[in-house]
Amino acid sequence: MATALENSPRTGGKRVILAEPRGFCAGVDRAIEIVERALEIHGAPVYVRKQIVHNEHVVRELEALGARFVDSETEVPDGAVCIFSAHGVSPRVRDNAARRHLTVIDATCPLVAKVHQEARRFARDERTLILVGHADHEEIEGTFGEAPDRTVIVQDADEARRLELPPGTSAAFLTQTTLSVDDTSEIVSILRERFPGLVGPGSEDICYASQNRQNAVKAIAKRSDLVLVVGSANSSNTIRMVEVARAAGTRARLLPDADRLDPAWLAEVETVGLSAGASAPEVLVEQVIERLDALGYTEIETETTASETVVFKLPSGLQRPGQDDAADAEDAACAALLARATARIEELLSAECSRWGAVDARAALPVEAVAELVAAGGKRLRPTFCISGYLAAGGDPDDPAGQDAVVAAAAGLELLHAFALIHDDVLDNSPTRRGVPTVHVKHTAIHAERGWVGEARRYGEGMAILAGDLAFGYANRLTAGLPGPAMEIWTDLTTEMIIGQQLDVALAAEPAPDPDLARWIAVCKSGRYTIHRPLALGASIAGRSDLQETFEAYGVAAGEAFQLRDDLLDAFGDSATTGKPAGLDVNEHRMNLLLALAATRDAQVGRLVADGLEGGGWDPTRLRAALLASGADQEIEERIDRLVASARTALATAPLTDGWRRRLGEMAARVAYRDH
Ligand code: 0O3
Ligand code: SF4
Repeated sequence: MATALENSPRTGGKRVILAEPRGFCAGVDRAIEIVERALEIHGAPVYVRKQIVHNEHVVRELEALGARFVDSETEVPDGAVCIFSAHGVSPRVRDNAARRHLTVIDATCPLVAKVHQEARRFARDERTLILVGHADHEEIEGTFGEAPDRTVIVQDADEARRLELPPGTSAAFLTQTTLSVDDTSEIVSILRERFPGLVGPGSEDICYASQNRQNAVKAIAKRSDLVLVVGSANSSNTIRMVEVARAAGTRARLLPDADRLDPAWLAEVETVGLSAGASAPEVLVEQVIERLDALGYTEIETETTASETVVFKLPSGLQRPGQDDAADAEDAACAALLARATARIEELLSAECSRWGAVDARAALPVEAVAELVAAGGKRLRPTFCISGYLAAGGDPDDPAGQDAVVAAAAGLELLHAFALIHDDVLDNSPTRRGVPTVHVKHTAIHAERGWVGEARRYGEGMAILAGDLAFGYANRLTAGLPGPAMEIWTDLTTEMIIGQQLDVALAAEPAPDPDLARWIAVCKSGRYTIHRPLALGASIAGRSDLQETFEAYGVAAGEAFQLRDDLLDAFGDSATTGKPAGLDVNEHRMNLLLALAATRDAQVGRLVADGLEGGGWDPTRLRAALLASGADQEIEERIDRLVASARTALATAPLTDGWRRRLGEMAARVAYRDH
């Protein structure tokens, strides 16, 4: 973003100090590009709800290209294209748009979307949400709309001091992304003092761009007689930058564009500090520099306090042809290999169904049970990691032998997982999986309905044990031809998974809180079985043993985050989204990592766990309430954030392409922050 002017410093006159970083952030860049791409793809007009970003020049330029800006989605003609601005919208707006059959393109900045996700989480945990921000700002209107009945808005320190909540309220706070870092920290301290037990977001809501621009303005303010911040009057982050300069003791003014620079402001000003808000185009800064130059400010210097590399991907379907060819090619290669793995499973199971069905319809029942489970969906995480390991390691997507091996390994992993799930559902006594009855429950019901002899439950469980056994056998059959080093990984993986299950069962029988053992189980079952070993398997098929250490560090961290998310979803998730009943671990006395950590850190949770052990069972409702009151969910969210960061660190210096480093980083975040 360097201008010709700043690259050619001149000396002799009065001075301009340019702040760096300044101007467009990644969210604004993305939002503007979304409108441009939508116009190219759909043709004019496309409708934009509110200003796409708070800058009058940006809006005018997009209007000239054919964008129509409206105040409400209700003004958009039925069925037309409607873009939501970078500031985000409430669920009500999305509903209105759906009712009008609008083709919605969402330009909400991913960092604003993260705050919405946190609001939904706190609402789900039945907390009162204290939303720190400006009530009349679109971003706050959108976030507030996630949980209007349980959200209060606090705009400044005075309101934080005056806020009253009923005693015993379990509260959480979130903030607008563009607030002043210093003011917000004061407001949050007041809230924390007033409401002990208050929890906050897993990671800072004030975004990197707001923080960087405020720091840069502070730095130039110290050396300037006047600070000018280019941007529009309705831009929150820009106004905050003006306030930050003033708080540093320097005169400061908002400057919408060069024409509005009043020379009278410059009386007795030797040094002008110059920056721009996150929504101000660089061309406006260049025009201000030219104007200042004409007024005698001919010496230009840049003060850099941070460098920014953040780029957000465009929504799918909007990428420019050739813009992300490498990522598209990787996506296509992954998808093609995954499709082949699925086809391999279907081929095998359908041949087996015919073979055993010909003997007797009943002989095919366990094979059908496996096929139904595979067909019911699932995330295909293990095959995806295996194929990713292969491609990230440079495995040639066109080498037929390598391809065959990785497809077999990926298919084997999915069948191994089917085996684990079918047996796990018996162990957990789980009624549903992937939204449908589990194998043992389905066959127990069939037995009961038909009035067959013997115990229905034993029949159902017997069927599930045999279906699982078959899946395990098929998985081993598929992987039987793997090369030696890959076979060693396969053997380790299958054994670790079963031992992990065994320890899970043992801890359910004597559920003393033991976070170290619970963590070991999580590492074994999720870190290694789900992520590390599948990646290593793929890399090994590609002939790369040097990636094992990286994949171990990455997989163990991302896997623990995955398991912790699983525990959170189990305890507090919505069964309509997860496809399995909520609270199963608590109901079945599974001492998972969440419970083990909470029981050792919080006296009330510890007491309930201990009482349950003595009294013959846990009380799931009270235990869940105590978990929420202890803030364990919040602590776990923070731990998940740290684990995702560690997984990314493990990739940072690994011998991988930048594309794969980014991709694997995104995969770690996806497994850690999933909602099902
Ligand atoms: O939120 P703000 O008024 O600062 O919005 P701008 O000026 O359009 O800048 C982009 C920031 C944003 C979309 C919210 O984080
Ligand atoms: Fe996103 Fe921050 Fe830019 Fe707002 S200011 S659009 S949150 S990057």
